[in-house]
Amino acid sequence: MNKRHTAFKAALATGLAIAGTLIVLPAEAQAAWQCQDGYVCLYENSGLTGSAAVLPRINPKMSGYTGGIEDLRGSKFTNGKDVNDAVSSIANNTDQNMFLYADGNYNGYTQNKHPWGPIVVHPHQWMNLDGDYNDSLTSVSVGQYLACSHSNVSTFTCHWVSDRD
Ligand SMILES: [Ca+2]
Repeated sequence: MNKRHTAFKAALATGLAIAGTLIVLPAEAQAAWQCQDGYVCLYENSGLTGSAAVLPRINPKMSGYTGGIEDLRGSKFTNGKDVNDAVSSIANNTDQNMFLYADGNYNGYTQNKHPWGPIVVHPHQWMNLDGDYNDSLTSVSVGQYLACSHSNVSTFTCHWVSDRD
């Protein structure tokens, strides 16, 4: 009789454990943030996965929009990790071109590393940042890019060029 009672309790405990596991699973298998229409989203991992960052300064629909972020240090993904040197994929769901730079103050991809200009994410497209580009993004502009006679903005003349599709 006692033995039977114990077996029942064990079965009940197992059932609860399974129920507990089922509750935890959806959080672990959480779908990646889907970047909304009209927004720019930066992702921690490739393929628009991992934690996302939707930063006001580079999102035309948000009140804090300025057209660029000269230094991503201090910006965070929703999981609290730093955005700087950690972005692996980007969705650009705006109508404007988006320009990527490896260094702060819109330096890096402009002249020395890539003479053809900054890396562009075209409107309503997304891209993985592979190879040298992975985990190296430090500044971003949307709808405009900084054209310089040299990549070092402190010693050479630079000016913003509007670039809106
Ligand atoms: Ca990353």
